[in-house]
Amino acid sequence: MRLRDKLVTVVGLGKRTGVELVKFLDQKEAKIIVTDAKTEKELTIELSKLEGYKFELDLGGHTEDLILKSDLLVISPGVPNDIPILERARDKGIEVISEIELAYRFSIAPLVAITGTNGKTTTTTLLGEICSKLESKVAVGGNIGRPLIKDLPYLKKDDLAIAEISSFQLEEVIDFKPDIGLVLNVTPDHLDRHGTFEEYIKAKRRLLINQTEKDYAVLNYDDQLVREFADYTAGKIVFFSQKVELDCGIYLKNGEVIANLTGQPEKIIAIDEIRIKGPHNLENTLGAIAISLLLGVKKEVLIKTLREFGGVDHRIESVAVVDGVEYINDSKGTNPVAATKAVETFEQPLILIAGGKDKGSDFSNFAETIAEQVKELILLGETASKIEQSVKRLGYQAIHHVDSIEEAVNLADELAVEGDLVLLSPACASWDMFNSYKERGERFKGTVKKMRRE
Ligand code: UMA
Repeated sequence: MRLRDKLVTVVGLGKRTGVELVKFLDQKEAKIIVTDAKTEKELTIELSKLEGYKFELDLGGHTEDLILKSDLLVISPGVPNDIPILERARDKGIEVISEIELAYRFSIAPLVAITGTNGKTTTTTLLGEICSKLESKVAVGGNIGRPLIKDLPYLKKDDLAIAEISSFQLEEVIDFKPDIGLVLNVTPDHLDRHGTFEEYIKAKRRLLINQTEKDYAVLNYDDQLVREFADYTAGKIVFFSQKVELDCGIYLKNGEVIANLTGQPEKIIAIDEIRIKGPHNLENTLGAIAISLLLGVKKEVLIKTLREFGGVDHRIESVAVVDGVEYINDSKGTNPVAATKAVETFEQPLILIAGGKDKGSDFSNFAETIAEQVKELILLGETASKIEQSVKRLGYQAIHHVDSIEEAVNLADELAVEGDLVLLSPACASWDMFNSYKERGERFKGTVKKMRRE
């Protein structure tokens, strides 16, 4: 693909993707337009990162006359693929692609891509740790926070890219395909963006649809929907399961993880030895083990990393114990399934802080878990009343409303007695009150730590 002298519009500057796209396109000597719904003032920080680069700016909306002159539109993940300007561009025959598609078209390195509703970041980070001991250069990126365009085009064919991929990024892929693709699980999420669960599933399937018989699809056998993804790839299938002893794949037997990829079952590690705990983490670990074995990682390296890897920030992360009350940050619990799993991890009396951006989620199953396990529920954000209605329907009454994370922590402190556990697991995205789940988690941790000092 030649970009030299082509007019390319970057749709959505974002904090990271658009910025990195401009740098890449500049290097390829393309003529660049950057368009964003936000104003120059709102994008001051992002624009300051692009000082010295040459591009035309179209801010505070998307100007058709300007953008429709482009040869190519590349979109940031946060831009829905059905906004009018993109529809108009397609009508005019202008190609519209996502950032991961552009990065893929310029790459020669093997690519491992990980998707799923929950566990993507933990699995990507774990696999990155395992593969960091390989001799080749390994780049970890994607939805985890480092756009693929920053690394993928610069890797050599003996290097390796490990990418966390979201449904947003998959909306506008054409040729993109991983040499090894992993799907962990699929439950309803981001319905505000995709419209229906079926559309969300379709986006997830795009991870695998371009694979050939040389590629591998690693699939969670225990998730019926994911199992059916096998019908949408030409790649070789490797299943993993916590429930079924598979003829071929990764499974559990007598408290141990067994791998059988060659017809010779082999013990990898005892479940007790794996440092990250809980069934959801075992799911992540089995997926990472499958990929590691396909990549030829030495068993000793794999076992050592599984014993040492302690998980990722903002995912069931212990923050502090204050007056006998433990505070847990699970800001990355951004949908009801993730938050339900977090609540189910604990046996102590729980004070739960939940609520955030409304993604069109159904909270009824989450409400059942709250009614069974949560002592006091503190709600904030756009979804507060929706969650309240779901739990009230079950007769649950211990509901409190607050307007900020600080207020939530202070109220939790008042309500808690020694032995209780305070869990921030919002079941929602953060974007109604924060820029990211990280910012929300940091605010929670900061407030708790301040309380400890006082
Ligand atoms: N915009 C428009 N027009 C529109 C809509 C949006 O111009 O109609 C603009 C926005 O004003 C914004 C930009 O488009 O400036 C979108 O930016 P972005 O959100 O794509 O920003 P990045 O900082 O580049 O972050 C993105 C991912 N964000 C989203 O998917 C929402 C990051 O995932 C990812 O880490 C990063 O690229 C690098 O690949 C975050 C995320 O929350 C962590 N992902 C979701 C999730 O995990 O649930 C999918």
